[in-house]
Amino acid sequence: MRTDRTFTMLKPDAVEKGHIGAILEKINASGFRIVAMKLTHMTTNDAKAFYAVHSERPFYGELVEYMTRGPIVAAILEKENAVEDFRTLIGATNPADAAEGTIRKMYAASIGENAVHGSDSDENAAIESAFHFSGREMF
Ligand code: IDP
Ligand code: MG
Repeated sequence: MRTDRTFTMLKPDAVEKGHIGAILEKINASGFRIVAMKLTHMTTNDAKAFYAVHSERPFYGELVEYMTRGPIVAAILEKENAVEDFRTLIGATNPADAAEGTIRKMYAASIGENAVHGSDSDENAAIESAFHFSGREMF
């Protein structure tokens, strides 16, 4: 079932560089409604669990270090076809491959420090949303 919701994180590099406002502006202008949002700081255990699917990849340790080095903005976004449209808006994982005008093209520094997360399926959007938010924090 399609839920029309996706989950995003503005990652530590985007927060450190002061890009929260610009990225949220772009998300709003692209037709997404904010269902839930908070500034939060993932613990090492949080990041390991969130990215458990990548635990065998060579960059896993680096990814956990990066995602825990400072606060992030976690949010749930709603729009028709949210998962796919948000992946289009953020662009390819590696900003060098990301299309012009995408968030990663504009704000990401590298394949590792790529400014923003977007869920890759409706199923993962629901799992990732529940990881960060209780039902009482969704509006
Ligand atoms: P995605 O975020 O575009 O879905 P994934 O392949 O799911 O990309 O990887 C999750 C995250 O892990 C990426 O957003 C990026 O921060 C990091 N990552 C992915 N590939 C590499 C790599 O080759 N080197 C370092 N970090 C990586
Ligand atoms: Mg992914």
